[in-house]
Amino acid sequence: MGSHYDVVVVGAGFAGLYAVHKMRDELGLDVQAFEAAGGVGGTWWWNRYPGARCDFESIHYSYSFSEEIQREWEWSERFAGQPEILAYLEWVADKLDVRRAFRFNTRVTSTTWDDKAARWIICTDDGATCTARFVVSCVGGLSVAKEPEFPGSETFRGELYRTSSWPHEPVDLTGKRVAVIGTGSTGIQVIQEIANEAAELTVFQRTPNFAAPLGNEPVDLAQRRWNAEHHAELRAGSRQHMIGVPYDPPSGPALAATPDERRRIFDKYWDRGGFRLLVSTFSDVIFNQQANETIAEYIRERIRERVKDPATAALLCPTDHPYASKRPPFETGYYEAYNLPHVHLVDVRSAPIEAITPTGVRTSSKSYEFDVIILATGFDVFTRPLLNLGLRGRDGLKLEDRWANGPTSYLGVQIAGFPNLFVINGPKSAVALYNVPLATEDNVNFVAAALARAIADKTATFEATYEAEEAWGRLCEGILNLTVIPHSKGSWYMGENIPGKARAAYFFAGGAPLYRAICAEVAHVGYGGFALDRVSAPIPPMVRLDPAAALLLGSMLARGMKPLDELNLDEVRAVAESLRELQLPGPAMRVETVEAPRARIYIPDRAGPLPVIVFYHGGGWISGSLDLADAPCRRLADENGAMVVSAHYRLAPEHSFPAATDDTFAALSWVWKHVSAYGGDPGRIVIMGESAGANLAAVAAIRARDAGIPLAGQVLIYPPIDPEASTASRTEFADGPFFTRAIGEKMWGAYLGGAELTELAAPSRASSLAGLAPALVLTLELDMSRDEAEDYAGALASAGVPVRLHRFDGLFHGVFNMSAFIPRVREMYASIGEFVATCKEQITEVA
Ligand code: N01
Repeated sequence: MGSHYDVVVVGAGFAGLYAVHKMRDELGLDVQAFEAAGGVGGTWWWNRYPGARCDFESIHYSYSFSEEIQREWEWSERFAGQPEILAYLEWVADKLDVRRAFRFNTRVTSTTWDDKAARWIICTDDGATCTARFVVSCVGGLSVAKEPEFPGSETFRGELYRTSSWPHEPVDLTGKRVAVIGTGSTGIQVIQEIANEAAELTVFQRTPNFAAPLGNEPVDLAQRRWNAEHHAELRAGSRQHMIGVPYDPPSGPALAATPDERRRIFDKYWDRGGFRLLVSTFSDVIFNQQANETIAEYIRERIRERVKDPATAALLCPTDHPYASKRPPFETGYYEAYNLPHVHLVDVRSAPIEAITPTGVRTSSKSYEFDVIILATGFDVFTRPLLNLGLRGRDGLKLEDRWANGPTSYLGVQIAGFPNLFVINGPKSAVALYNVPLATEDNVNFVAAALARAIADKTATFEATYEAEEAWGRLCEGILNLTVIPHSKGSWYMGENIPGKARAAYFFAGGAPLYRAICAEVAHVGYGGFALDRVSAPIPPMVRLDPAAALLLGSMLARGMKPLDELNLDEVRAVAESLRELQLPGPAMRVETVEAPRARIYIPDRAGPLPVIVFYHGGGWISGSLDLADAPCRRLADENGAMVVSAHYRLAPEHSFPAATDDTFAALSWVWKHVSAYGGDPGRIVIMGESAGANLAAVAAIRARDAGIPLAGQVLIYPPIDPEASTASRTEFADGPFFTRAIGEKMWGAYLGGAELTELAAPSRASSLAGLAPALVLTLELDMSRDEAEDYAGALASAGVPVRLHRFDGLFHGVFNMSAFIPRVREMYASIGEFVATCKEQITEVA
């Protein structure tokens, strides 16, 4: 066996160069790297086709890890062309002195795990073999061209080029009849670039694309200097943004805007380039088909304005997929190219290409003659580059077998069954919707930290567990299904551009801030979801999130949400009130206001006397209001045909214990005595609360029993029960998601104000729970107060109280107020509805 290394890195693109630097120079590891190309640059080494350039601004589409690199390199254009990007990567490679770690022109042909030695055996096409403790794949996602589906390319007598392996010498197209097959990002860049050079240019288009202007321009000296001085703040903004570029946040939902407002916003971002048209216009275009259609039609209008021949314009207007369900391309004069008399568009959807012939292209309806054919038909994304490494994991497991039904991975970084193999920007990583260099740095940093840990702890094997992979897969798929992306046809996003390839979620669409937060949590909890020397650490909470809850959390992170426990009182109160924006609006109905005790009475238009729900809002006893409870109370009233009394109580710390419990009990007593005057039935009162309000409801239920006030039921929506409870959920969800143990403790502290803990604050401490009203206890899987609430439900049941316990998986504390963004909150309302209906029946029977 040849040489032995700590780490083998494969690939010399953005990822490979940084990975070698990180592992070799920062971790001090013995690194050997391989690259099939003749030099560094990865995709930018291969894709030398005319017009190749990036479509994220170069100041963002570049490394951020080095002050020096950012200060010294100046981009000449907003969106640099391939030669400049390649020059940049070559310059970086020299600066970091990483070239000497690489063997160029060397392709890895097999990568086999040796379980006994706990090492990888790597064979290369030069016949050499080496071993490594870790393999870090930096082979890229879009690096293996799709095989053409039409036969005959070898028979073509003219010149045939693939954009992804374009010759290094200039290709002269002047005076030639040229065909371009494919109108994705690549095809569009080629077509607009060569339209004026070729004598005749024929574009074979199967699916038109929603291309928007790139907005490229030279960067003047003053701007370059400004960029050099401000890169730190530019990068900070980037890291917090959903796609890793500091673009403006969107202006709310398109569907809430008037057509004129929509037009104004679309116009504003139409030709400013990058992904602004997608991310800076409206928040719902990627999630809602109807909203998406507003932007899709806007783009079609712009295409029709620019292309003179209406039939050609119609062919260029996409109608079969939502905007951005396929990766949106950018253009400069692309549509105008079709106004040139020698540029022709051929629709190969209606008449597919059957073959490449010795003289040109034959479709099902016609033959065409060409001197040059350019294939811009895309890539076998994410999976093929890894499959080409000939990977065999534990017990000879072949990667193609493991991935027979589509790719699996944990965080996009590891594949269960393949220990010590780390993948940068692998399938199900965030890279597809995340500025590549930053996505790359995140992944490399994560992997480097994992390696450092493994080395420090002398861990022989570091691998994702199958369970973690499944959980991650569910999250990726769930998030993707909330977007319009699965409504595309034939997109590489879903693996559908390759005949026979599994349709699956190929990437994580939750955005960069969420991805980063999840990776940070995974590392923080000791690599949760990974097995170190076969001992697995539990899957961390954020990986188990409900997809909609995860997306919401991601957008909060993108807006710079600080941990709740770092906020002061006013800020906590502001956050609580801001939750109203996350609630579905409540239906209109009659609302009466009562001053003493302060309450709102929601009265649905039904025949009375109505059953009554007394509702106490949440907010940790220190925040929340009748306004916060307004929409939920309307919905509860409407769905249950019940009168809902939303009762005010005094907040801590201004009014600490027992103010809130006294107020809530006083409100209940008042309801019992006076609700009939409003059309409510005092014999059918269900007491209900959310979070701290649920604690108050539970205590009020005990006080009601003791005072002889009959209750039909109590609904406790994720109640905190006892500040001193020592439960597993308190530990497991101490850092959230969203609600943390530290903020919980602060809230309890403010509420109690130093008072002794009695049953009036912690209902589980009541001397007896017997004789209490039937209870529904709703708990959330990812909530630190989950176990104390469930223990309380158990204690109620033991005391003979009829109890229903309903735990919702994937959700975190507070979601009851997030119904507009977390569809599954409706399951909580449904559960409440079923319970309240039973309470009504029971009481009716008694009555
Ligand atoms: O590949 P694509 P791409 N008959 O898959 C057509 C990145 N990138 O290389 O849509 C006829 O998007 C196919 O038609 P259809 C970027 O992420 C970035 O253009 O399948 N046509 C489609 O038109 C991008 O998304 C930049 O019906 C056939 C085209 O070929 C990704 O790379 C620049 C066909 C393939 O489009 C891939 O883009 C370039 C057939 N049998 C690329 N098979 C930047 O600006 C395929 N097609 C940074």
